[in-house]
Amino acid sequence: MTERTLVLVKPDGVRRGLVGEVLSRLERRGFTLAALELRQLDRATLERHYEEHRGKPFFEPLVEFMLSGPVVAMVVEGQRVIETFRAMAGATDPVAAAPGTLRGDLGRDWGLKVQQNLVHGSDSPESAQREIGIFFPAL
Ligand code: RTP
Ligand code: MG
Repeated sequence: MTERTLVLVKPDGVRRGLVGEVLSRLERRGFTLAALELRQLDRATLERHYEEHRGKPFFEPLVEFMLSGPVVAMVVEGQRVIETFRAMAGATDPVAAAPGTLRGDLGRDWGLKVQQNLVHGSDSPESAQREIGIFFPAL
């Protein structure tokens, strides 16, 4: 079944020049883009996007990190793309992420903060719909 998911290349991925690597892996897998934009996020958008994490100890550092530079936001389309992109991203903590995944291949283990894990991908059809509505309301 064709689905859409929201993918973000986080500020660390943009700073490190890894946008092309993320796009390349998605395209080689056969997924297509429905939207793509380089964007400096604001606090209100991030508080909506991460509302399930509000109140957790990592919430404020996460928001600060996501404000530290532009992200590349995209809507990616394809068969089972929601679950497949999560698998391509790997475990949340880059140190634990399997080799072959974005975080496992490109995450770093020095000066590590778990929020600096390169990418975000929606975790369910409901999340995808909600997050696409936040980032690309016209879609
Ligand atoms: P994402 O939402 O970014 O695709 O990643 P995820 O589902 O694997 O992780 P999630 O649990 O949704 O957490 C969202 C982001 O918060 C940061 N985080 N920091 N213990 C911590 O310090 C901690 N836990 C999570 C990460 O940036 C994670 O991607
Ligand atoms: Mg998540």
